[in-house]
Amino acid sequence: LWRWLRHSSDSLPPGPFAWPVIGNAAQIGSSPHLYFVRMAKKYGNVFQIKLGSRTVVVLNGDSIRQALVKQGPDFAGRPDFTSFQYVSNGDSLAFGTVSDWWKVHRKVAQSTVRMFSTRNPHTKKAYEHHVLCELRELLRLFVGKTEQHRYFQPMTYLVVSTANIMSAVCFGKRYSYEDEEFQQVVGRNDQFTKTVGAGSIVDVMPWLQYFPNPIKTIFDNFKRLNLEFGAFIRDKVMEHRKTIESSTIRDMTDAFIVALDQIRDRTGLSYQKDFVIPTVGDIFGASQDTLSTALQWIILLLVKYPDMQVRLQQEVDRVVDRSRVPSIEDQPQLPYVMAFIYEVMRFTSFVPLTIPHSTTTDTSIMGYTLPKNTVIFINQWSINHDPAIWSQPDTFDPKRFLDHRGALNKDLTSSVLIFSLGKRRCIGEDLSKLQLFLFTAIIAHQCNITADPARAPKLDYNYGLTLKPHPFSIGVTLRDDMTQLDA
Ligand code: HJJ
Repeated sequence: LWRWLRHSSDSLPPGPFAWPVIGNAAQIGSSPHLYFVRMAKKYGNVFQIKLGSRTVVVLNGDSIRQALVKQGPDFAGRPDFTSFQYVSNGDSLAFGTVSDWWKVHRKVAQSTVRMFSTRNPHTKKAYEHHVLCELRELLRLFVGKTEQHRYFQPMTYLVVSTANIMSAVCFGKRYSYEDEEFQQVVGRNDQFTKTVGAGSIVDVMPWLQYFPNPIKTIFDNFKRLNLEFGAFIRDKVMEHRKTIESSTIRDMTDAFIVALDQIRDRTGLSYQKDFVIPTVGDIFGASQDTLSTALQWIILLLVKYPDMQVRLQQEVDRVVDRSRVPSIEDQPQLPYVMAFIYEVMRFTSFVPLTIPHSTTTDTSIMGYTLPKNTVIFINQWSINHDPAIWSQPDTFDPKRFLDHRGALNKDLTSSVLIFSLGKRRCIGEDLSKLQLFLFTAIIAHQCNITADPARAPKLDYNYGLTLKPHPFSIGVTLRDDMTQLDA
């Protein structure tokens, strides 16, 4: 009888008691993903909460693959959240809901990103060149800062650095670390991430934006940042449109202009909006926010666990001598480097929840009924810390990804969930993994990084779409001179 009741067609997911007006907003706290793991233990992998006026269904563990892969189309929507309407004026691919043109544009975005990164050995080399050039500048700066101050905070330099790699790919241009204008454009990732993260308050209590209060101030800053970010991208695209010659594609922006204009002409929708700006915005914005966060975590964990830094150096030294720097071809010979990167992604789960989804139709999951337009949170953290998959999930241990012969365990690496799954999965996954590999291998080959002994490194973070570690200080010295990097 119980089984029948649970699976009867009108049962809604269970969940904690919700207060009037705010619902469970006061309970989710500063780490919603951890609250959701506690609730999943009590109510099961599919449960519901109320946030303000919205019913939110939170998916954990097994239910995630079921929803995003097996029932992909039903769960591929995006909610009409207030904050999403300000990202690229509401035309963002990442934050917009599905439609016929959305599917076409996603395909174009996917193949264009590949064309400038992992499509073939030639494009990989071109991408590697951008990463190497930028890393050389970054290490030079780190060494200089260390000589000047002994210890310094690396965060803003990591942001400019990752933004520069994507700026080279998207626009064919890099900016100096001192460029104030560029800092304005890319220096506010914490504001962005806080406002669009799952559980953001304006999205569930939109009335807060209409009278003075701290939430309104944060939201006004978010709106301003998006206007300024949008203006930067628009200027870049306009410049490219003025000087483009379709016979020579200079960079990703040129490629998008050609591909998206062609679609517009073919479908005869010449009145249709320009989708080059929002698409370039998504790719430039997403890559610099996520990759700079990843690099911050990598460096923080390298100084937190110096023995692992030594092991990385030993592995890289065995494969790459001092006459050159690590390159893409070395990756199969560097399983510990990859194990370290996967463990950073698993342990930090720095995208703990994906961008919120919504149901596109009346549907059901694990026997529960969900009406169309239900907000769905995907708790990636719950998989990365599931004790049924990982032994001692709260311990940072890269060795867990290596088998008894020291090879990378591909079954385990594919169990890490940070790029999401299905119709909304990240289109930058391969590019990101390639960049993180090069960064980690080259850092290990070239330098020693240490924590400020006056302040032991802590793993605390601020919650948002990405988890940002609290500020920390490091010192960087080269293992030998920079000749290889200059070569
Ligand atoms: C931005 C930081 C921005 C855009 C886009 C238009 C696509 C982390 C996860 C997905 C990435 C989500 C995307 C972000 C787009 C940023 C980012 C910022 C303005 C933007 C799961 O990135 O400070 O401003 O405008």
